[in-house]
Amino acid sequence: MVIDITPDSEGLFEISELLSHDQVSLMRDFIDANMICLLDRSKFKPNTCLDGSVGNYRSMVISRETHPDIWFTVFEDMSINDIPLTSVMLNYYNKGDHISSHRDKQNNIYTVSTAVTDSSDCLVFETSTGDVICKDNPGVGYGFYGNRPVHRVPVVTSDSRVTLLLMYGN
Ligand SMILES: O=C(O)CCC(=O)C(=O)O
Ligand SMILES: [Fe+2]
Repeated sequence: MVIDITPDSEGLFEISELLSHDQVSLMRDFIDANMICLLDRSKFKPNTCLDGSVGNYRSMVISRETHPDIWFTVFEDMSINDIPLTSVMLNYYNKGDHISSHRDKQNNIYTVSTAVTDSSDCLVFETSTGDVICKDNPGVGYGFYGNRPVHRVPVVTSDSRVTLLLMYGN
């Protein structure tokens, strides 16, 4: 199946059903069972932002090697247009957590973010024509090419916000 990931003028694209309803609910169960794996990113491998601050949130890597059960249940067949999914970063935000404007350091062909929780929060891309606000909508993917786009996660207002960053082709 060819997925339309034609970038817009800012290099962004949207995938309306990246994860099915069932996959979203599997991921919710996975999080409940694996909270202990989350690392505090204000201290461990901090995500340094353009203003010198570090992102306040927790995360864990999901890969074939670290979590084979969920990998083979949900992620193994999620290549996009023959570019393989190589790893997934699960981000967990408590109320008040945020990541200021930054560029990602990883060097993928593309990265796609999708919310798992039904929170009223968002991911914001800062483009030459202004902010593009991507509201959390479980299973909907917001993607970008390379690591050029500056983006941020505004202060989270829900009790918890969970997103997955799917990294393709590296
Ligand atoms: O959680 C998100 O929506 C984006 C997270 C992000 O930008 C990052 O982890 O670098
Ligand atoms: Fe980021």
